[in-house]
Amino acid sequence: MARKPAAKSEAATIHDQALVRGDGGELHQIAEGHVDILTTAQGGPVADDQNTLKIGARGPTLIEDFHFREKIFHFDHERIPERVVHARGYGAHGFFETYKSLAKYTRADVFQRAGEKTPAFVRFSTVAGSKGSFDLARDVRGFAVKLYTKEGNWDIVGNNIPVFFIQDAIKFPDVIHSVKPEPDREFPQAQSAHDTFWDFISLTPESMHMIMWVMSDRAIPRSFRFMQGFGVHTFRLVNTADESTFVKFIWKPKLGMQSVVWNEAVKINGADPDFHRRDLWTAIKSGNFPEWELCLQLFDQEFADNFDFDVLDPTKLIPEEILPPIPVGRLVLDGMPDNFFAETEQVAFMTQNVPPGIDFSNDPLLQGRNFSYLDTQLKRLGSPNFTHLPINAPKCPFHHFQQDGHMAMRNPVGRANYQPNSFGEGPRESPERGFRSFADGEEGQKVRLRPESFSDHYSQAGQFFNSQTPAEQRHIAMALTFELSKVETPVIRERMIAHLLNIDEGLAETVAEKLGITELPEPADAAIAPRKDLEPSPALSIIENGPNSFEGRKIGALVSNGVDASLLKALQTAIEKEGAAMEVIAPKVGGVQADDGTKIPAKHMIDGGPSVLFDAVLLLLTEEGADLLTSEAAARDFVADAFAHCKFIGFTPGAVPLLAKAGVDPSSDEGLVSLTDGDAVNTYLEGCRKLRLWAREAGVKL
Ligand code: HDD
Repeated sequence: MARKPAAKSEAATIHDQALVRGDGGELHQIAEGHVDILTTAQGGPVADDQNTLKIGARGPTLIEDFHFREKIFHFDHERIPERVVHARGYGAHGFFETYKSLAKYTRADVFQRAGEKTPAFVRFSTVAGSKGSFDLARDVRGFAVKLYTKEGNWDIVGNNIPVFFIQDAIKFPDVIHSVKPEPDREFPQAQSAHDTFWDFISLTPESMHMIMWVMSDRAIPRSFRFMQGFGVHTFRLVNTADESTFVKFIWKPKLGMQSVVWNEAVKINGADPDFHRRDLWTAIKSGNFPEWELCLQLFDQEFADNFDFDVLDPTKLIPEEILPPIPVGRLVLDGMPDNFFAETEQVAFMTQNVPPGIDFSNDPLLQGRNFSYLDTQLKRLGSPNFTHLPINAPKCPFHHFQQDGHMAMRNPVGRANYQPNSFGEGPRESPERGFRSFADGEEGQKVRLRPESFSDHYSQAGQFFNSQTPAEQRHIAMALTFELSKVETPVIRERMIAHLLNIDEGLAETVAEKLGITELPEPADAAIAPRKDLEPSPALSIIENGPNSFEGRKIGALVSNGVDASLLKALQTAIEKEGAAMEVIAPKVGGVQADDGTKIPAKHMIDGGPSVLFDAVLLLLTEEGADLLTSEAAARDFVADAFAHCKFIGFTPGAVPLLAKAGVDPSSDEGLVSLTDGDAVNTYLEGCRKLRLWAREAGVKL
């Protein structure tokens, strides 16, 4: 079972069956030289793990081979059902640090003391794809945070988008069925660009706001590290006097937001399907710990009553310009799991996990979620004892009378496993310290009704579109066109255009034109006429809120033999000073020889390191080197893609023939920086801080 060598040096041989305790307290059977002897799961030493037990070398296998049977049986059971949504995910450990006491608003212990650190586990995910799908799907990203507070686990099970497709949880299976692979053919995988999804969406006007987000660059993030996270629903904070304040939770990345463009996403999926998980792994393993600030939008009943929309409607957000989020703490991810399955796969998030002082609102989506998550964990993890798994167990003391069942790891001792009891055994409830639900006055008839206040489905969709920069608006139009072009049933395409007419006429016309729809349909019937008076909210744009820093980003330097060693060194130093990283790409992975004779090792050969894997590129080539590369399609694509994806390109004079062969005029714009000019390295990095030269995009026509 244990694979690490034993920590202690109590050497012994298998012959005397000596046991030694390892780092984690586990028992190792050790032999001379401290090599663990392979054993069965029952602890029996194994003599031969290469051959099954047979009658003669060429004879049949014997059922008697208990080692073989145990090994294969265990292997056969290695998989558990993948999550029905958010199957593909990647987790990391870290901590949450509270900035200041929020005792005025909440009695939650996690918010009482400035500087308090609470252990955390975060799992990022895509929604639609299966566990083995690619990272750069156009999709919502899950952003699930588990805080192991001193009053039990608090799970904020959010997304990187602040609104949702549906208003009532009873529609969740429908929206998910529609986006998953179609049931008769089991494709397409991890894609919304197909008939059933758009059929459902076009018949569900409440999804229009979320659709604008999903068609925007938010759905193709450059890295988990550059995404915002949202609790989506309105929750409550409740203080010791049992007073409630409404709250929305927002995670803001310290490194700023960044996304890729669709053409790039498609290519990344081929070049590195694990792009996002590799990025998080590399950042954390190299000590660049990503960080987010937790920001709260706090409001009272009066604000809720006067706000344009119902705060219980999960298809609406509260613009930051109307209600500025207040930073209250930071989340730092500083450790990767030791074992993916034990931690990331088995972690069980549940919206109902809240500590005293945090409470729910009546948002009907949240109320439904509070049923679903426990059920899904029982199914997935196979036993109510999933809370015994280290990743799910609270890190505070806990005492209850739940016991037995499959794989019970914590088994109570003593006689009384109930309360009250006469034996003075076991815990008792505490009205003071325990969770008290906020005593909201509820009364009414039993009905299946959607409130009138939920019926404006277009106004915030239009506001989102109007809050984007022209480049981002173009991306939305292109995304809608692409997705709808994959829809084979014309009436669905037209129905979507009818909805878009209620969101933004120009957008509807552009998409219709690109789809070849010559006659615009009538706008869709709207329960409430779309409002055009909502002020744009610049906070909704990624580009408007750029980090103006290149920190945490990555440059790909394509080099050839004879590369200028001092220039490479100067660039490397400047890039590292910026908090960014550089990876070398060469014709061969063995690397190249620089002009001073030094050997420059390469991280990638040209075919394995396309420019889509980088935020900016360098072409550090001699003329000879460039000549050799001009005949390589991968080298031409490297340059052409970097240009088309609006990246900053630094180049040596020798690289000009390659630029030319890739159809790029070296003087076409300021994103092409000749590295011979005076302060060229700084000029190049200054450009890189803008992340992309969007002005180039209109001419590139991707
Ligand atoms: Fe959900 C997983 C986020 C609506 C039912 N959901 C899941 C995960 C995230 C979210 C991030 C992955 C957690 C992990 O990494 O393990 N879900 C959301 C958000 C929603 C939302 C932000 C709307 C605001 N979900 C939602 C509804 C239902 C569910 C309305 C059902 C009524 N979600 C589930 C689930 C999952 C899940 C089936 C699948 C795996 C799991 O729970 O652990 O219970």
